[in-house]
Amino acid sequence: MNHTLLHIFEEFNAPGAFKESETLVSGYINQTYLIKTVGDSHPDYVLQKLNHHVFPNIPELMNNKVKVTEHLKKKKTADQLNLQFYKTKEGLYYYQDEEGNYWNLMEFIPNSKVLEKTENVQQAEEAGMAFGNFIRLLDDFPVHEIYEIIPDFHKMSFRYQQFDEALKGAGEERKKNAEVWIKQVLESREGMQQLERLYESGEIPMRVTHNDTKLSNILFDQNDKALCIIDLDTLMPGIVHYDFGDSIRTICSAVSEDEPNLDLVGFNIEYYQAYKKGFLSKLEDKLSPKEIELLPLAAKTITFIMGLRILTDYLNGDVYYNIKYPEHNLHRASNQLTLVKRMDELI
Ligand code: GN1
Ligand code: MG
Repeated sequence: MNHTLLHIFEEFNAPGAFKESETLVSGYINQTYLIKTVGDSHPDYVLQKLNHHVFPNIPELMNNKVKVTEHLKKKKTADQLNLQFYKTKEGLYYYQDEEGNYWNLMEFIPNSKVLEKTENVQQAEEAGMAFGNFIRLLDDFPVHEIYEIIPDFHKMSFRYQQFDEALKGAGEERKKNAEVWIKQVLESREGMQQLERLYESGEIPMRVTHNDTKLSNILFDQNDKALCIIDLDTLMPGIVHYDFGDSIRTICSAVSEDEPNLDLVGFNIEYYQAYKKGFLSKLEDKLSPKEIELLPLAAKTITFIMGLRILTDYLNGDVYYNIKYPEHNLHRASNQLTLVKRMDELI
């Protein structure tokens, strides 16, 4: 692998010589590596292999990432960090290897850390400010200049369609294992489509949204100050509720999304309030009263859609998400759908 990574790194026009590589723990879709360079005079890099089954149009994806990054760079103050993408020797922001895989290269942001789990209310509030600021800075970005990278990504009716098909094709054993979760999903069909209807009727406005605003997509410094928002793969036109909801899903959950012991799944209302406070401190004047009123529903809807998508993948035989063991998707789906119930009790 080292040899391949060296070869791919060298396709990019980035200063510094390859010293060694490390796998970075990251999401369920792409593979990410840290490339260390020789000496101290050049940066280290993050080399990412993009999953082109999930992201079929990599040039469009890179267009979104680079355009938004440039916009943010113009608007950020000097102490705010930004992602920096590198071009290949051919002048493109992505490289396609002999096997057809796509890669992109970014500068590594040193002295930073990722939090897998919220440790205190200050972190929750800081996270809210970070994502609130991100959306604020993109408030004047021409939303039609970015592509819809994964069509209907957060569209509930579409996710239900996929679920319905998966249910028809699923084997008896998987259906039996998932019985209670299938029932919950079937009963929630109406309620969980409210946001979609309001979006489609124009009652909530279209914005540029990040669409994967989990806690681990914020880089923090060692004093827990947010430095930068990362993972711009799913930047798309959307509504503010997608981003608020996905943050609450991860930031206010007592455990990680694949914790199989459902007794441990809990919703931290203090973290919720702190996140919301931070988020609105950056955005209150930009959001309509209707958008603000719908924030609690957003938290439930986005947590639910994750449960629905993961359950669908389980019924389909684990074709979308990377899994670590056979029941991984089932555990993740039941965790997320349980979290929705905990939210229902509190917000
Ligand atoms: C996927 O790969 P990662 O972790 O960045 C997924 C998100 C989910 C997330 C769940 C393109 O993102 O929608 O919220 O897993 N991304 C895609 O952890 O499907
Ligand atoms: Mg992601």
